[in-house]
Amino acid sequence: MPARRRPLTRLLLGVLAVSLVLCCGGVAAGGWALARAGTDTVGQVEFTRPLAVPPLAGSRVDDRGRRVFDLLAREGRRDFRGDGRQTRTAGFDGDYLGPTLRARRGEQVVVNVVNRLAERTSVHWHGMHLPARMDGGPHQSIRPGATWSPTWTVDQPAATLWYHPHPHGETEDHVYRGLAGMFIVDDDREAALSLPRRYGVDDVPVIVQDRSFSRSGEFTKTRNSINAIGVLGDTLLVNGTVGPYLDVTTERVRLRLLNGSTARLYDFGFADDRPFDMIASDGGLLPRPARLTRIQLSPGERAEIVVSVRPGERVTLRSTGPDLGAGFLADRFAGGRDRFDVLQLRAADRLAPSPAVPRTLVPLQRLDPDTASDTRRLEFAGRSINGQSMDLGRIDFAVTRDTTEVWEVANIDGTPHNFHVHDVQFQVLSVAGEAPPPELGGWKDTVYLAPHRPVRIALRFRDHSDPDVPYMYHCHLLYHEDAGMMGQFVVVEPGQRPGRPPTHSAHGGHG
Ligand SMILES: [Cu+2]
Repeated sequence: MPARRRPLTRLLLGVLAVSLVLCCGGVAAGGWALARAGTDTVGQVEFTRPLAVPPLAGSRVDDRGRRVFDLLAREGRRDFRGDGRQTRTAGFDGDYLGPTLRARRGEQVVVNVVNRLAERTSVHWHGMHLPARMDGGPHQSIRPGATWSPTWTVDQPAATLWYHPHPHGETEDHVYRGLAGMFIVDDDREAALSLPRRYGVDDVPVIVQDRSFSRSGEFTKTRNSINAIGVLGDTLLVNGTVGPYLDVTTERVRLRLLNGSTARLYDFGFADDRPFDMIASDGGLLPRPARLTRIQLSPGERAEIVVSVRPGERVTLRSTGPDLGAGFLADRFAGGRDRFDVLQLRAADRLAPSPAVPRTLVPLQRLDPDTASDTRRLEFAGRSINGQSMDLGRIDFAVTRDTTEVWEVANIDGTPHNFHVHDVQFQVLSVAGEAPPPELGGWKDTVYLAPHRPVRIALRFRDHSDPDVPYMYHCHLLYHEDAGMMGQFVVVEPGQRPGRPPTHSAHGGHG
C-alpha cells in the first residue's frame, strides 16, 4: 500500500511546489508593480507650447465707486494636445479656466457671475475674507441662466487667491471640467517691495492640474479601487497648456504656483535642485523669504516663489513624489511616487536685471493662542469630520465675532486629507507637536493633513457676523468634500445664538 501511495504523494507535492512557485511569483510581480512609480513623465515631456497666461479680467468703476467684473460660466471645447481630438470642457469667459481678477485692498468689488451652464453652480472666492452670503459656497448656488452679483470690500493683505465652483456634491466635476481662475489682491506694502510684478512677464500664474484623456479625447475620471483620494491624472495642464514653456526675459521670475488639481499633491522644485525664494503662502507674503529647494502643495494651496535664471539656459520646474506620510502602499496609490515635468523656463540670451529679493517682506503679527476663547478638535476620517457627514441644514458650531480660537485638526485615518476653512486666514501653531516649517510660517487657508500628524492652528474672527448663513470648512480633496467631508460654522455677535441656514431650494440667485 505505501508503495502505491508514493506516486500520489509525489503528485501532491509537485502540485504544491508548482502552486508555491506561482504564488510567490505572483506576489513578487505584484510587489514589483506596487513598488514602481505610478506615473512618471520626467524626461518625457516635449515642451512645445508657450505657456498660456490667463488674461487679466477687464473691470469698470460704477457710479458708486465699486470695481465691477463680469464672469460668465459656460461650456466649451478644446484640443489640448494638438492632435485634433476635442475635449468637452467648461470655463469662465472662455473654454477652459478663467481670467485673473485683480483688485486692491480697500476697494469694493462687484462680480456679476452669469451661469450659462446646463446645471446649477456657484463661485467661491477661495482665501477671501468676506461676508458669508458673498462667499459662493453651496448656499449661494446659481441656477442655469441666472446671475449672482456678490459685492464686498477687499480687506486683507496682498495675496494669490483663486475662485472655483463649490456646488453641493458637484465641486469635483465642475473644477475638473475647467472652472477655476486666479484672484490677485494687491496692497501698498507689497507694492513698496522690490519684487517682480509685471504680470505675464516676470510675475506669472502657474495653475497646475492633472487630467486623463480617453481615446476620443474626453477628460476621464477613472479611479482605481485602491486609490482612496480621488482622480489622479497622467497628464499635466499648466494654465490649461500641455507641455508648456515660458520665455523668461529677466534675471528673476516670480511664479504664483496654485495647486488647482482635484486630488493630487505636488512637490515642486527645479530639475537641477537650484534653490528659490518662497515669498508668499496662501494668505500673502511671508515675514521673510524662505530659501527652499522644494515646496509641497496639496489641492487648493498656493506659493509664490522667485527663482533666478542664467542667460540662455533652460530649466525645468518638476514635481517629485510628495511625502504624503501615509505609509508605503497608501502613498503609492495616492500619487506619492509620481513624478512630473511641469514647465520649462527658457531664459533669453540677454536678461533684463531684476532687483535682489528683499531680506524681509512684511511684519507678521502672531495670533496668541493663550488668548483663545475656545479650542476645538476636528477629526477627519473616512468621508466625515467628527463622525458627521455634511448637512446643509446643520450648523456644526458658532464662533463669536472678535475672538481668537485654536483648532486642532487631525487626520485619524490612513488616507491623505487636507483642511480648508472659509472666511479667515489662519496661522499654523504646530504640526504633530513641532514648530511649523518656514513654508507654513505665514497666513494659510489650506493645509495638508498627514495621517496621525495633528495640525494646531489659530484663527481670528474679527467681523462679518451672520447667525444664519454659514461658512464651510472641509477637506479640499474634492472627491472627499463632495462625499460629505465638510462642516459649517457661523460667526455670531457676543451672546447671540446660531440661527438656521436658509433652505437650499430657496436659493439660486436672481436673473
Ligand atoms: Cu480628504
